[in-house]
Amino acid sequence: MNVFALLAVLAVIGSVPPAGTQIIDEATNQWIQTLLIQPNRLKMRREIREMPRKNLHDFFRALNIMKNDRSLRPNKYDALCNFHAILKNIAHEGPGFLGWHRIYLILLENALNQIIPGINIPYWNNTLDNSLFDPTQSSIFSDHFIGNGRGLVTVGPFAGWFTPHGPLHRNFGRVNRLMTTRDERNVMLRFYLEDITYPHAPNWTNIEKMHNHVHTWVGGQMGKVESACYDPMFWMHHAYIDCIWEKFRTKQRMHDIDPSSDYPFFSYGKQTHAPNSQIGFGWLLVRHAVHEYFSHNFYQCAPTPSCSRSQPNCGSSYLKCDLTRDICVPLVNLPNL
Ligand SMILES: [Cu+2]
Repeated sequence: MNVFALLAVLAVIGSVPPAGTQIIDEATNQWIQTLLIQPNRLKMRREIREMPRKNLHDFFRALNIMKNDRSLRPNKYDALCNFHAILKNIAHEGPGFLGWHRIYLILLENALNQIIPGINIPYWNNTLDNSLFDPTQSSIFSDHFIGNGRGLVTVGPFAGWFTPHGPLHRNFGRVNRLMTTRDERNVMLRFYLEDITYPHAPNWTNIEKMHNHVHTWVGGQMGKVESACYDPMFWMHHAYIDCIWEKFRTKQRMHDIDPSSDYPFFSYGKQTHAPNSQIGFGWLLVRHAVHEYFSHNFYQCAPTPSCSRSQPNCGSSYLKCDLTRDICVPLVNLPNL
C-alpha cells in the first residue's frame, strides 16, 4: 500500500486509539495523529558538533518548551516519551527496531517543528568521543552541548529536568563502551536487515546490541529501556543509529536490494516484530516503517566531519583534526559557557 495514502486515511480515522496504547489518554493519541499527518519539509540532520549554534539552541529551546507544556499529561515531552516504555516490546529486540525508532524520531521532529519551524534533530556520533583516550572528558558532556555525564544533570540545556524516573541523572563510563568506527564498518559489510538486527545477527553486526551498550555506558535514565527517552540524549543517539541504517540502505540500493521490502517476513522472532503487527502509532504496521517513504521525504543525514593531512579542518570549533590518525576528535575539558 502507498504509505502516503495510509497517512491520509489516518486523518479520517485518527481518533481511534491503536492497539497497545490503552493507557495513553485520548488527548495524547489525538496529538500523535496530528504529528503523523503533519505537512513536512525535508530536513537535514547534522552531527551535533557541526550544527550551527543557532539551530542547536533552537532544538534545545523547543525541547524545553515541550517539557514545560502541560496541555497534555504530564507534559508534552513526557507524553511522547511514555510510548517508548509502553511499546517497548514492539520497539526492541527484533528486526522492527530500526523502523520503529525511525518513525519515533519523525514524531519528535514534527512535534518540535510545531513549536519552532525549521528544527532538525542533531545526531550524536559517539564514535568521535570514543576516539578519545578517555571519552568521559569529551566536551559533549558540558554545558556547550548536553550537560554533565555524572550525577544529577546540573549544567546544560536539560539541567534540573525532572522525569517520571526521578531527577535526570547520568553515570557515564562505568559499564560497556561507546561504539567504534569498526562497529559501523561491520554493519556496513552486511546486505540485509536481518543480518544487522535481532534475532539473527551475530553480536559483531547487531546494531541494536551496539546501541544498547551506548545506553548503558551513559547510565542514569539512559541506561534502562523504560526510562531512556526521558533523557533527551536518547534522540541524538537514535538519530545516529538511524543515519547508519540509512547509509546501509544506500548500499543496498547500489546492490539492487530494495530497502522498502527488505524485512524478514518469515523469521522475525517475537510476534510483536511480525511484518503485519501494528507499531503503536496510528495504523502503521511494522513493514511500513522500512518503506523508502520515511527516509526520502522527511530528512537526510549530513556526513560526519572527517579530516586528513591535506584537509585538516573539521568544520567545527568543537572538533580538531588528530593528524596522527586523520580523524576529527572532540575538544576536551572545555570551561563552562
Ligand atoms: Cu528504544
